[in-house]
Amino acid sequence: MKSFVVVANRLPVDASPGGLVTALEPVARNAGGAWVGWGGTPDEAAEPFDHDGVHIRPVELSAQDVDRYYEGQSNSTIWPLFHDGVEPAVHHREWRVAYEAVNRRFAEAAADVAAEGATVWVHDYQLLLVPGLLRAARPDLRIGFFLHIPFPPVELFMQLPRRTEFVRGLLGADLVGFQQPLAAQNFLRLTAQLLGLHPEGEHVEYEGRTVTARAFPISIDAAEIDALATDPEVLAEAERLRKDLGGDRRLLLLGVDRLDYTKGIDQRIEAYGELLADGTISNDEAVLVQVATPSRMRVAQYQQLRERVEREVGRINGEYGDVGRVPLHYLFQSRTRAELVALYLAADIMLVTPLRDGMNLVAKEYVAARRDHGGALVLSEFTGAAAELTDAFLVNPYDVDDVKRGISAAIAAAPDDLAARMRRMRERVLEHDVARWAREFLDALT
Ligand code: ADQ
Repeated sequence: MKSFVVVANRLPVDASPGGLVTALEPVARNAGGAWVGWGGTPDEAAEPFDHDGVHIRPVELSAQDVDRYYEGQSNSTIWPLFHDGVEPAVHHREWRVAYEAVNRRFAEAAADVAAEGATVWVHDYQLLLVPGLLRAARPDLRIGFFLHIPFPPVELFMQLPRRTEFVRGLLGADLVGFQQPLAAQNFLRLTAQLLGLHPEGEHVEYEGRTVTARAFPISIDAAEIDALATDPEVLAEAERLRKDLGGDRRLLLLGVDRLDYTKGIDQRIEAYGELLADGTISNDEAVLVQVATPSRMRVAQYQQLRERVEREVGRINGEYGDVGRVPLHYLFQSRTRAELVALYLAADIMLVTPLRDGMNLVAKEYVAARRDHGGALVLSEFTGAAAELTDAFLVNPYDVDDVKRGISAAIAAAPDDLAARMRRMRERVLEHDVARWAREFLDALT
């Protein structure tokens, strides 16, 4: 039995590049707690074990659960709806049934490992019903919930079938955390609209308890990135990358994302293509490296995105490239953290242009890596990170002209202006790191 339990869709055991594991692993390790999650392989029976000082409690998912609960309700219904509906959400009854059954399984596993009065921290959109289910089984627990993705405007949330059950699910928690204050307000408004509750400030009374909804903007392990940025091998790799890509004569632009339709990858590539077309930049002067991690490749919308992006990459290189020198390098690959930091250090301009993003850790990683105060960040205003990184070149990713303007402004900026911007952003990220985020959430919860 553990007095601190993390409940998340995935276990922190393999090198999955998602933001959640990256952010939370150090927290669970330091607390010597338990982690309830899925191992990542369907139909795999797994016994509990200890890993890196964390007690691991696997939850089993059948291939059908993965289809319906994970790829279906989580990633084809909730994910697109909560990201402004940038792709249409798909709704199926059998997905909802599977989602509830799997959420029940997670809640039972958590109830099983949690000691009397333990603190349980439930994560993200795959497990919206868990706080309510856990509260019913174990009223003695302190339950926190954190949503890593955006929480949609009330009008959009209202489209979700069985919407009231999701709100009740979250109200099982004592503290519901969001990336942004507006998200917390959206949630509180829904408790009034759907359940007739009376939220006051950031609190709402529900079934004799006080539930608090508040923003806790997540961050990164900034010290880890900062340390990698001084590693001689990483520095040598950054040097090598620059040389291979054309040395200092060529401006290096960089994109690093999961291949996801929320990340604005095609809009970014379109803007870059137009800059080449109108002669603002040329293949001799600039090169874009886009690293896209394969993600959710069994979901049709992700396959379509991959095809769109790859077609556009081919078109741009075909039109503007030369033998031995192309304007766009596209890597459909995952990279180690050290390799990412080498890329961050080599890049003159980092392009982070999501159509919507809860936070976006890549933007913060880039800033943390630039201890030399070099480089520039072009950042979508629709990321959570934009609220903190106000010294970035903020752009509206839906407006190709605005993305082009942002890139051009970053190219034209004076070096001392860029250095001053980077210094301020870096101070912010180093001070507000993931350890502080977790501490603030857990202090508010307990
Ligand atoms: P994600 O949507 O996965 O996270 P993000 O916040 O950018 O997006 O985190 C991605 C993580 O994966 C970063 O740590 C990044 O370094 C890593 N990564 C990306 N591409 C990679 C590659 N090619 N190879 C290796 N690693 C790669 C979700 C939400 C976000 C929120 C986080 C944390 O969608 O809005 O910021 O959770 O709450």
